[in-house]
Amino acid sequence: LYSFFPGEPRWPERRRDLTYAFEPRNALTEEVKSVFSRAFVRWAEVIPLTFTRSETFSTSDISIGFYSGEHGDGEPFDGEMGTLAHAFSPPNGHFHLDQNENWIVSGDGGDGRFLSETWAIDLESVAVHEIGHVLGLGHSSVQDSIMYPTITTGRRKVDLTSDDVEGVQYLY
Ligand code: TQI
Ligand code: ZN
Ligand code: ZN
Repeated sequence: LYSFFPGEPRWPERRRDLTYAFEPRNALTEEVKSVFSRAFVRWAEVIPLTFTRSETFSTSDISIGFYSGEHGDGEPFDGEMGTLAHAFSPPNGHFHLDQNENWIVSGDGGDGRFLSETWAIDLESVAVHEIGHVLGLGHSSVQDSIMYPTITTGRRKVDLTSDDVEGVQYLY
């Protein structure tokens, strides 16, 4: 079953058209940015919120960036594996990823497995999970759900389950 942060924080009624922007210092490619855009669409399809990309990082509702080690919020990243990413409860909007993970940028299609022998983390899978936190979802006890607190390395898991949908629709 889905869960929420203590007090069930959510984006307020007057802030349902949210903007997101990328850390300019990361100089991300359009290919990488499109992974996040796809992840937002998966949530926007089931709730009355919209997510619009902004080019103004400092004023966007949701800020996305890759960082290494300590990066100013007291929750340092730890290099490969361990913590992959974190996002804070609404209406904080900070969504940070560990720059030192072996991120995989996969497209649509495929059977969800990779040939890579090394540890590799599917970026879109983590993005969908962290956006769940940005929206106010905690972890779920349902194994197949996006908000279940484990991920298999090299695996792609991007489709919302009914548990994720019911949780986010309770909030919005
Ligand atoms: N980061 C944790 C996470 O996002 C941070 C965290 C721990 C957290 N407990 C929390 C965030 C409670 C909100 C509420 O879950 S992580 C996964 C998963 C991580 C883990 O780097 O461990 C994913 C990031 F689910 F696979 F374990 C993304 Cl998808
Ligand atoms: Zn951070
Ligand atoms: Zn999580």
